[in-house]
Amino acid sequence: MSRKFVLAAAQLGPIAADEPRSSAVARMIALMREAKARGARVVVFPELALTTFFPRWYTEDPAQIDRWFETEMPSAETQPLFDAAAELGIGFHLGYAELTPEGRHFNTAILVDETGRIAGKYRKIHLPGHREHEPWRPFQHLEKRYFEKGDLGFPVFDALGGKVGMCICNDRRWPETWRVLGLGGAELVVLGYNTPLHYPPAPEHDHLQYFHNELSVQAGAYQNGLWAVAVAKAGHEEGCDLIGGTIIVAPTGEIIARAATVGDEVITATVDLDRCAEIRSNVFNFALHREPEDYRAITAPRG
Ligand code: CDV
Repeated sequence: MSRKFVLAAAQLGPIAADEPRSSAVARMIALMREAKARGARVVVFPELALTTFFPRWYTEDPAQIDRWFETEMPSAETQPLFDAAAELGIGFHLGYAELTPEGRHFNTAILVDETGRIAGKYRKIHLPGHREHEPWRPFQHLEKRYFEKGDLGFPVFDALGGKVGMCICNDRRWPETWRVLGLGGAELVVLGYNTPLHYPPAPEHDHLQYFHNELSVQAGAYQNGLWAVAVAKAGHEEGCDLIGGTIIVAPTGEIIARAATVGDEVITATVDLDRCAEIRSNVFNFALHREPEDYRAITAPRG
């Protein structure tokens, strides 16, 4: 199987609170068709792509929260996405809120291959934000309240003719995420994000939100010699501005495709997984140059 293919990132514009799943799915199918027309083998959708970014609202009512979660995948509402992918012969990555049969809540992403099979699943580990209502904020960020920390580690899957790793949004800011995926052999990391333009705890950094996105993804790609695609849910959503800035990054750390809008938009790039060796056989040859006995502090207690 060829290790060179066209990769598509499908940025989504805002999703209103009252927009039904069927509408979000229809938007994604339109983007998927565009990606396929541009020759893509896989299309990457953002974090929590089926609904508005609901952690911005506080509630103590479990029913109010559970309505944002998927209890099965595919479901009747998401099956058309799987059907379109199988019809087109294209893989996809989808972020969604997962409610398990045991009643556990996760911020989850799946990777679906060209045959419609779920080839990989990841549950977000670095949950940002807070647990309790903080009235001083213009909007909440309650991921720590509504989700459990992921329990699947940072997995790497056989897909797309190579090794594919997954992480979600805030995970991309942590070098540990990338290094664990790199050590797992990832040649491509796929991720989605919902990043508000305004960060209430440190508003003096608001003008750096796009820069910090690119800095994190470019560093993760370069320092581990892998391809990376980071896909936004963007635009003015329920009174909150989310950054765009969807990017595809080469193992050299270079951005080779970038979205130009904060709406629904497909970007594509040709990805050659064999190019990981340019970095992994040289400056970041792990077997030759890593010194793990001096890195123990990284896995010592948090803080
Ligand atoms: N969805 C996220 O994880 N958002 C965070 C914000 C809160 C900083 C992010 O890292 O983009």
